[in-house]
Amino acid sequence: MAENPTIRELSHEDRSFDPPGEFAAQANATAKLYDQADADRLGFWADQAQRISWDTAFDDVLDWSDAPFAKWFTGGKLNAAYNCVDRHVEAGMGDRVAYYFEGEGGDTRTITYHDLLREVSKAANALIELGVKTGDRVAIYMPMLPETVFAMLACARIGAPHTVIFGGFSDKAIADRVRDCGVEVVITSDGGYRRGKTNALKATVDKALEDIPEVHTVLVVKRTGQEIDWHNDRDQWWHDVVDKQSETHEPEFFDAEHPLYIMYSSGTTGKPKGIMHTTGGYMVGVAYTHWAVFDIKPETDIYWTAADIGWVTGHSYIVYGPLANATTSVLYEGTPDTPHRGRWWEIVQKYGVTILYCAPTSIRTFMRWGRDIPAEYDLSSLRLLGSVGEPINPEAWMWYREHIGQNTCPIVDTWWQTENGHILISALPGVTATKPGAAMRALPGITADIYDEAGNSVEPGNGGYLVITEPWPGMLRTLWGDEERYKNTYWSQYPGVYFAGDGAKYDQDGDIWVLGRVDDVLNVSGHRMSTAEIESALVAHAMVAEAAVVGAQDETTGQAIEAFVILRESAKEHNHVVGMLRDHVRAAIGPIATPRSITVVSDLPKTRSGKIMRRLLKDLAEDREIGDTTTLADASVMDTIQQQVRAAR
Ligand code: 6R9
Repeated sequence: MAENPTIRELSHEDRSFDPPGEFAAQANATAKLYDQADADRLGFWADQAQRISWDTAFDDVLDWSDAPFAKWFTGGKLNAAYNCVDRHVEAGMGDRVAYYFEGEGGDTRTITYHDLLREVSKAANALIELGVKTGDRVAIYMPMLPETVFAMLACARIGAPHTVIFGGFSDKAIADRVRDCGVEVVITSDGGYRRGKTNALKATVDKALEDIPEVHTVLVVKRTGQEIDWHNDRDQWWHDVVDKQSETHEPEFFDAEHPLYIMYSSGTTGKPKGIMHTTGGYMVGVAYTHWAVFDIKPETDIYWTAADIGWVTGHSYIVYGPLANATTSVLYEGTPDTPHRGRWWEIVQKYGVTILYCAPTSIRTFMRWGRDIPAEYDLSSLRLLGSVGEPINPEAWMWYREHIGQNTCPIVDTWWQTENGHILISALPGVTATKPGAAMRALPGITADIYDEAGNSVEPGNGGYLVITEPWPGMLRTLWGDEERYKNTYWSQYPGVYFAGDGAKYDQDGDIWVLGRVDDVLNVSGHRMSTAEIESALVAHAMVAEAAVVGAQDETTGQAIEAFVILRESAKEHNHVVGMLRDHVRAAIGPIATPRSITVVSDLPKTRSGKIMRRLLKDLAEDREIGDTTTLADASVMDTIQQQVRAAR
């Protein structure tokens, strides 16, 4: 590590927006929440736990005696599916819509809480008939369909942890996860719709399971009706098995620490980590944060998390959080440009969406397509916007505010990880001022800090490593089958403190700016800089829609900055772009941040959640063979970029 261990602050962002008075006047969360949590943190969480229905009340809020293995709400018993569905029907809300499903091709379904109770009960009965027992793991590899939610909740209902595998992953990714998790039942569909074409989900599952005879049942939802191979001794149609089941199922209540799901997270290197979440703390965490951060008013809001259920964001903010709060959500199957680039805004207008939550990658894509597209739609129903998944560049934040949020909607930039289970750092929309690009501060009940190498808090204006200093309810409990790796990955850098693996800085007001993964930090001539800030400087240029920056080995400076940019549509014919952008970065940040090369590309390598996989670009910049691409959302993209890089040099 260089003599200068903190990350240099590069950006100078001084825009700040106070919460609009009208919003603040009606907000769920008030400043009092911070005081309550500061005065008695565990008492605060005991209060939040009342958002959930417990069959048996818990004895203690937290048992941290076996740290870092936490137990929250010990002795409590509950059922996650009961909390998401039955209790709302029992309270007379059965006719409320749980999901407006919008298929890519325009087919729609409206699922009320009543419908959800019936479908989840039938699916639970079906799983029992197929031999699934409490504690057995079930893999779900599906498009974004109502059945995906039914399947997850059916698993939760019978205490069988699910592991949802993103529908874009390869057969190898499925096989790794199925093996690691010891799965015997897989739920999939014949296919799904993506950009107007069908993708072959069942065929991918067939390939993945070629050498895994332990999987005795593959349950197949019919979505597209496409041709598929059929294994008589293993495959069963969802409609054959589920439709005939009884519409009632008596839920069993499980211990608060009963596993709810395992979600695999690729990490930058090595075998994917099976991040395990349990029931009680997770449900409390998602219900509370969904209420506080999204200001949810379940009687009137139409809530839309435009993310995939195969990402933790979908688990917590399409399924468990919104349903725990009896919310009406939109569930959209497809891509933002099918059949046209206004599809999201058409959906907002059609359903009167009031709260939209999505990733910076989407916002930057919309920026690239141009402001005229959203301008064609009535977006006046929107009252709150959220961002998740990556640092959001200030220019993308401003564009989101102006062209989607009509200059009035507060924007919550929410920082959290698969490991965290729910949002940990975010503005509270009626309380906290917001700044373009800043996640702001830890939520009430959460204790975040930024440490230097030695484990001391850094001063305002400085950068370091983001940590969470005390356990929180939705935290992962372990890595599936690998307690050592759990301890080493998260709890060994600073004893007793959770190491997030992200770089962050405090600004002069003490607000938190997340700078991205520490593996992505650059070191040029001993100066440590974040890729996020250089990328933001590039995106701030009127011609740039997206940018990715990596540090490539350099004989004189240690590392040199290489940048990859996607231009906005309006900038496509411009000559001399590269020179202009280099000058622009030099002027915006300083000579130290000047890229050695800038390559114009048509796409960037991204994960299912839109995160740029910089290590692949680094392989390219350092002229190595391209590493593992199994978790790319689109596997072909690296070939295209390679060609564009060759052509440019
Ligand atoms: C929810 C999710 C976690 C990593 C995390 C960080 C990045 C997520 C962010 C953000 C800056 C935000 N990240 N939200 N960085 N600002 N608002 O994304 O989970 O897929 O596990 O990724 O994503 O680097 O460490 P996951």
